[in-house]
Amino acid sequence: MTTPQTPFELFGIDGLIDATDAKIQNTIRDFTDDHLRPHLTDWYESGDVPVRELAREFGKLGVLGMHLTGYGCEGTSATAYGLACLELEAADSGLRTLVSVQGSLAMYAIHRWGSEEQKHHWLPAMARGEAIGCFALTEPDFGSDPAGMRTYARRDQSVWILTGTKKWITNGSVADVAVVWAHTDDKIRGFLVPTDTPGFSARQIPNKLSLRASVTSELVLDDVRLPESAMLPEAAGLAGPLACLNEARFGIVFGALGAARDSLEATISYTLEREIFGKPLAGYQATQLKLSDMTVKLGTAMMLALQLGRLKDAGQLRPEQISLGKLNSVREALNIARDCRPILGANGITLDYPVLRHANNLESVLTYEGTAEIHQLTIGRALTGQQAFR
Ligand code: TGC
Ligand code: FAD
Repeated sequence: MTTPQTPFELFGIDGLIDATDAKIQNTIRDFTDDHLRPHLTDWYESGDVPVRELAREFGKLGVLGMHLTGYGCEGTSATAYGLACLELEAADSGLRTLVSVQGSLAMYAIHRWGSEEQKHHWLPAMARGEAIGCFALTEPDFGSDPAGMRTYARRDQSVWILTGTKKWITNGSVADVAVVWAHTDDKIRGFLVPTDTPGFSARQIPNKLSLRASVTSELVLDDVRLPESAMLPEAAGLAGPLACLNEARFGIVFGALGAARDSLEATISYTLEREIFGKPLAGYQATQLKLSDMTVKLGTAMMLALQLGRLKDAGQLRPEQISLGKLNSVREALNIARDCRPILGANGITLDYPVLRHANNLESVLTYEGTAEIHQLTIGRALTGQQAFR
């Protein structure tokens, strides 16, 4: 008998993470153990997650917009942000989504494309979790192809008037401000829409079988009148929202591996405890072959994530490289969670173990922030120089 090692120990992953980033990772991990894990089953089962309270707790923890600088943000490395996403998603993908949408989508949009006045107005309150943001790009008929969006912002002298419908918007019905992307006479533009503006309404989408510990909403903009100052001045064209997606996708490269790590570690523990035909399930060759294959997938995916983190911290990460990571991490994480589930037998279909919850959540993660096919086509375009989206 040798002392068991965890999958990441076997790969020596800790040795690849610098001390400052590791300290942040450990802080988040302790926070998830103490404040999130005790509630995960309830939140998932009820589909009722206390977003506002959680946002304030995440604000105190310093994770909201943590990789941004100034305006109350922590200014950590990109790798530290990735590792925070990993620990949050090891708890539940829905909780990592809350942090991603707030920090990488809504706050990043304001930080990158906003005026000084917009930044000072929104970012400190959003970093504290006192104001919640959402990011409204997708529409009922336009998900993978956002350029086709129908939402339109027309100018009437000094006011903007927005009309349209956005769908699948995380935190849309609990947000204080919606970052809404719309066509105008001059390119796609982003608008900061306070959610108490007349003409704005949001309803939560019910009956989800995935990402249940997250609020997902449909937004209706019915002649929403906004001042000129509501437009993000520096974003013009689809590159505006796509730059924000790069940030959130980077977090998912790490985040999805948290769900996979948690699934695999829970499964290894289970096989050590579960006795079948007179000995632990872990002692059978068939079990060890499965655990080994999953460990190789998880560890190699993590090494790719850390390489992308290094590139991002060096300011060299390109969008097609983020696609490599998002495609690989989510696909492998979903495969791992699905392959773990039968090893737990009947117990694997319950919420007593995290595995099927993670697998169900990862179905959303596979679809949002660019589906697997969108990332394959992005990689294909980088390899061939030919776009095959259309
Ligand atoms: P295309 O012609 O390729 O590009 C239009 C303009 O954008 C530029 N660009 C990018 N800029 C920054 N980052 C990127 N990743 C970029 N990709 C392209 C490009 O250079 C061009 O700029 P310019 O100045 O020449 O105008 O655009 P396309 O219409 O052919 O579409 C390309 C495609 C399919 C890759 C893109 O539309 C896409 O990524 N579709 C997927 C949509 C998506 O991922 N939606 C996510 C919504 S948010 C969400 O899901 C949140 S989930 C919760 C969570 O995050 O946790
Ligand atoms: P579609 O675009 O209709 O795609 C359907 C299928 O067609 C997919 O398999 C796709 O890969 C495939 N496909 C598409 N194009 C091609 C092609 N060229 N070649 C071959 N196959 C193709 N959006 C936001 O804006 N903000 C949010 O906060 C947000 N949160 C979300 C939260 C959840 C839980 C979910 C599930 C979604 C969220 N989304 C959000 C929306 C998400 O980004 C979209 O669902 C995603 O972009 C895919 O769009 P779609 O669902 O319309 O699928």
